Amino acid sequence: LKQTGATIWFTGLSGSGKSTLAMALEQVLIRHGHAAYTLDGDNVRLGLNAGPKILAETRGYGAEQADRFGLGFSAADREENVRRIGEVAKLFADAGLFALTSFISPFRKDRDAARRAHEQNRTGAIPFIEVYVNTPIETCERRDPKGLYKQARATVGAGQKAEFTGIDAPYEPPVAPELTFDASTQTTEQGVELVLKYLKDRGLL
Ligand code: GGZ
Repeated sequence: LKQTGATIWFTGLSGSGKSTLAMALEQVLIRHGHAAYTLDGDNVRLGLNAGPKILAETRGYGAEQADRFGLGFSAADREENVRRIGEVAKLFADAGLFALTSFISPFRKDRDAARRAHEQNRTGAIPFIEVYVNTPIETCERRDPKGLYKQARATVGAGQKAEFTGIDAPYEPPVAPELTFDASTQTTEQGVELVLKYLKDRGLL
């Protein structure tokens, strides 16, 4: 590999376009001969950070074990989700890849901890690039590809807790992200260009 690794950390609401952007960027990086891999809910929340139900169904875990190791969407479970993702991304980047992560990662302190882990990496600092996918919730909710906002509204409307980010669970925007992208006013191609330019300017490409 001729490249040095880096983590590109996408954060934003459900339906904001994080994964679309990360996947498009991954494709372009690979096409140009750079090793890149995207971590997202589809490969992490079904495996390393599987929920209790998945662990029970696919690993035969008993209820108590499944609850102990499985990760859901409570604040504590999101914290642990993000901690593990930060560590895995750091390993990928340390191996020389571009690690792209696409998770809501709603808490500032947890994203900052992932950044610190990269900066304080034992064998030398690893670049950590935070991309705030700042698409307005109105757009995310209008798109609602999986019907999750609708479901959350209905749950909250019925007087129950949904713990859904942006509805009845918090999202803390980054204070000083390296980059900001808004899928309601920018195309995926523009987002890809934005990140590529940043990587070039920093000498990472
Ligand atoms: C937010 C939820 C929830 C709740 C399930 N709140 O649009 P999606 O479907 O594909 O992305 C969302 C994904 C969020 O998982 P993350 O691992 O990114 O979250 S976090 O970083 O906060 O740990 C959404 C779906 O899972 N989903 N329940 N309650 N999003």
